[in-house]
Amino acid sequence: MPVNPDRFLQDLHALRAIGASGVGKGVVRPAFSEADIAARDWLAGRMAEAGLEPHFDPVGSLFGLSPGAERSLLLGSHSDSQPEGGWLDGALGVIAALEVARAAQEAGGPPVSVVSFEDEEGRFGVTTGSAIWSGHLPLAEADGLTDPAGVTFADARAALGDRRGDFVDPARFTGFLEMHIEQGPTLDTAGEALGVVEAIVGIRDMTITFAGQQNHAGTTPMALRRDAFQALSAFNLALAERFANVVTPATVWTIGHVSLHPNAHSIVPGRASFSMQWRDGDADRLRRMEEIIRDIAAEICAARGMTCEFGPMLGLEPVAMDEGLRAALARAAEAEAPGRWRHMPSGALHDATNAARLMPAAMLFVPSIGGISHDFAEDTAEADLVSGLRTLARAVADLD
Ligand code: HGY
Ligand code: MN
Ligand code: MN
Repeated sequence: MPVNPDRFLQDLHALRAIGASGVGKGVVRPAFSEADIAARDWLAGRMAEAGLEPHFDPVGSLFGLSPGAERSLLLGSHSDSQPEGGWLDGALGVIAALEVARAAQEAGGPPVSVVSFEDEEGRFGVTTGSAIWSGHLPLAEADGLTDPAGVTFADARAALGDRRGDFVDPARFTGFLEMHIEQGPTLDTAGEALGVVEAIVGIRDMTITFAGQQNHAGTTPMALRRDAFQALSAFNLALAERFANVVTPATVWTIGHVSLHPNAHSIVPGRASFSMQWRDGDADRLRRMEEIIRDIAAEICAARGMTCEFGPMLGLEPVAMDEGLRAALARAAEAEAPGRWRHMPSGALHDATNAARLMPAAMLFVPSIGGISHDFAEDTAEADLVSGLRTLARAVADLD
């Protein structure tokens, strides 16, 4: 099934230009932004030109459906980005899927459908669009989610207007394959070209708010303060200590978003709201970490005469990739880059986690230069992009 690398690369760069950040190759295409919707409209046009039936679901996930009644293999990823996104995160998997679908049609089969899920990057939730599609997150619950500026998912998705159709029946598909950049250092450091994903970690994510006493920064003695930032600082230090005999070197946790109120030089902050996110391959370890997080937060606030509030917790369980699809990817990787590929876990979350709830799912990684991602500097060597594409096409032909 011969793919067309030039056509593939042209489409990758055309998509990059929609919402280009002006910094390196970076993009700014948060879910439902003008750039995100423009990118989806462009993609719908390319899908139609490829002989696929473009179809938006109620939350903006865009499918390019293989024509005819035959069930098809679904390939894809997401085209929305982080607030400061790389040009390949998600986009690579969507454009590779489009190119393989075109090549499959030109070769007379097998039937391949394409998808770009919405809000994988979690402006509102965690892999929101595919979590809703897979039944993990009820639409009514999702509609009440808000972004950091307080915009609701319901209001944001209204920007799609009458593009929105029904949810696509998962029974149309025989399985799901997602190509993605590794977003970590493993392949780049090893000088390898391809990763066949064994499993995707689980994740927990919530917002915690510490409330104390806003006060004058000059006249309030340190011993009398109920300073929300100092409480957050103590919380963060205690986390590292209390996690020590629970976590492994593969466990990660992040406080990535902090808002202090009123965020002024001369005012003791009375309130600190912060994101608390943790990931691991073991569901029981995620649970034990949650207990420690809630305990420490409560202890610190009680000791300082402050209050602590936990927002709704979102999460996904760790999931193993499908053995049969993984074996096809492994055969394709060995054919494409003999001895320069490996089986490996995914520390990043992906739509494949949700697709795996509905059908066999598997993932293929290509290297990230310097292991950098979720940053405008994210990049991958062109040769690695093309070898990933060829490997994906080999696996699709193998599965036919
Ligand atoms: O955070 C993640 O793992 C994904 O890139 N949204
Ligand atoms: Mn991604
Ligand atoms: Mn991402």
